[in-house]
Amino acid sequence: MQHTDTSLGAGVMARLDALARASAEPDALTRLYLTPAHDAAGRQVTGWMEEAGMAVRRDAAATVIGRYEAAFPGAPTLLLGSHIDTVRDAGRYDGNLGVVVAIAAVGALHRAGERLPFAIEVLAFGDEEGVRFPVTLTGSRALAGLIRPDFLEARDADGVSLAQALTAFGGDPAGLAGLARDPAETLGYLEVHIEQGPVLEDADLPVGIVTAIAGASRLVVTVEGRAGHAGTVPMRLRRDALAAAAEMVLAVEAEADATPDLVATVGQIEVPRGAVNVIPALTRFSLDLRSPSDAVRHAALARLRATWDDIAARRGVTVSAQGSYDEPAAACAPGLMDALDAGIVRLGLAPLRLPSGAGHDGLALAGLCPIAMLFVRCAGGLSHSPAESVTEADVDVATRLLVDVLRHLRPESVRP
Ligand code: HGY
Ligand code: MN
Ligand code: MN
Repeated sequence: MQHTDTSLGAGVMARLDALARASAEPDALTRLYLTPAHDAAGRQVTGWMEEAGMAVRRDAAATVIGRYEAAFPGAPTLLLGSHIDTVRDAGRYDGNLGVVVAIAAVGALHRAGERLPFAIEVLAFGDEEGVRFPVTLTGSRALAGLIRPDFLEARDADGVSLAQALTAFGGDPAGLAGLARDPAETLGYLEVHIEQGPVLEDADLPVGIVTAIAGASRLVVTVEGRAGHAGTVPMRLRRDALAAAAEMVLAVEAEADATPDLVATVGQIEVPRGAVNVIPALTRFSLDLRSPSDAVRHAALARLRATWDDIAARRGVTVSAQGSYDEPAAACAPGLMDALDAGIVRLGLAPLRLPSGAGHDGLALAGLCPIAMLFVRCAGGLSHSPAESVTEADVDVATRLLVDVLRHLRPESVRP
């Protein structure tokens, strides 16, 4: 699909519509890590990367990597891209937009025969959402050398381990450790992503510069009580695991309401083998805790654990919490933020800076190299929903801005 530089936005939007068809469901977008939908999307972006003049490969973590060589050998590499996995019943722009915009930007350089003082690699990560396995950021963690061996034992809802799924997909669990990049050769990581919040829409701006990515903790909380007959056990003698969990969930909400700069979400709760006429003996719920401040997040988690223990003691149940993810907040690099700022000013726009409450692959890559993100306005700030939407005009601004920033970027301004 060829497009002229005047219709970069139109080409990106058409490709995102095509990419959205790579899904596990016929009338919803669900694309989990290491599934046939992920494979189909990887093949689609591979073709577009090749059209844009890149040499393409898929690494041991199943990240699709398109490389566009520098003007001279030995130059550092700037990483672009985002993720192509999605949540369930997702919108088509979260993650995918950043990959397709990056490919379009390199395509514009390629069509103009331009080479830069750095190489570019466009990365299509497959595990940013962390929906299939309790661990996440597998592709970006691998590049940052942050993969722990126990990650590979993480199991999905069907009991399939990450190692088994990776092998079946054609990846290489034993090869993850070898993916770690050399910081000295990595100029930085620049990701274009929808804002997933209302700030740019409120400011009536098409794009904004991210200052930092909030840190996040994810846990599974298990509450164990005592099963009983719903008709015969008096209320005062019950050890109801679900009622206890419900009180614990409300304590999560109360903690976040009372704590500035903290958000907390219980997105899943389950009563395994539950029945309408049985007092629940076991309940599990998830917790997603976020803050731009790691100290705030960790203090809140400590208070929640103490509150849960009090609830459990009073109700005669037990509670345990298993952490599956704990990513510190990541600050964006001044040199890259300034480059985005200058590009936005060259476009005649106001360069607004804002934090990211959502997590991104930059959380993992911040340990490897300077990171930065360009946010694109999305309608109503909606995301993780099929109602997610962006305008072609804003996508065109973001793509043209990325090309302009790449053309003006000097390596010494990023890594002085
Ligand atoms: O959960 C997040 O913040 C990201 O969308 N994975
Ligand atoms: Mn995302
Ligand atoms: Mn997401």
